Amino acid sequence: MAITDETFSVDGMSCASCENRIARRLEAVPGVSRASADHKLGRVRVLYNKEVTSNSALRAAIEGLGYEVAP
Ligand SMILES: [Cu+2]
Repeated sequence: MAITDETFSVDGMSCASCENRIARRLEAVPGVSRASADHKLGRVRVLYNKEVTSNSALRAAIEGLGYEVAP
């Protein structure tokens, strides 16, 4: 199983609690092994198994929390 390493550009994070909120939410998605966020850079990095989840599912999870993901 290959691990995909993907970084999303995310708008709307303003502090460390936004980072934690997004990281926890993503790590709750089956197939995600690790997620981290940086509100200063507006970046969210996710390590995941493409056979279990997908770019669009992860994007939807972030957007479901009220943040905007760049296309
Ligand atoms: Cu915040």
